[in-house]
Amino acid sequence: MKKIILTVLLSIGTLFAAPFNSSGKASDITVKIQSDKDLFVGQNNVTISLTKEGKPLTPKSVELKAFMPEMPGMPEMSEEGEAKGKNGIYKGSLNFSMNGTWQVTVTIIDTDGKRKRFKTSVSL
Ligand SMILES: [Cu+2]
Repeated sequence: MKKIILTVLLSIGTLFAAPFNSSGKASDITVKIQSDKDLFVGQNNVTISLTKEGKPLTPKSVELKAFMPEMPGMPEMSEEGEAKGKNGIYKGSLNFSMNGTWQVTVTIIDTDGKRKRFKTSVSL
């Protein structure tokens, strides 16, 4: 019986919290970013997929940034890291140190050295 109640509670929980999933363009690159689990305050693992003209892209590097602007009584918060991978699939993490709305930027250094950015945001 306890097990059934727990299962019901867990499935209700997943109705409200959903993994982060966003996609769009960084110049001519199609970017998809999703979290492995529901977002929480702390270090969240994310997977980024990159394609150009429908094919997996292997750029020079992929950088991730989480940013929260300055708020009353609180300085801005920012954290950057590199995502690692190959053949269009890159894994990294985003550290959200508090609840609220965070701006997420994926910066791709393309094979020609150009910096291409995809910006999105998350609320938690
Ligand atoms: Cu803040």
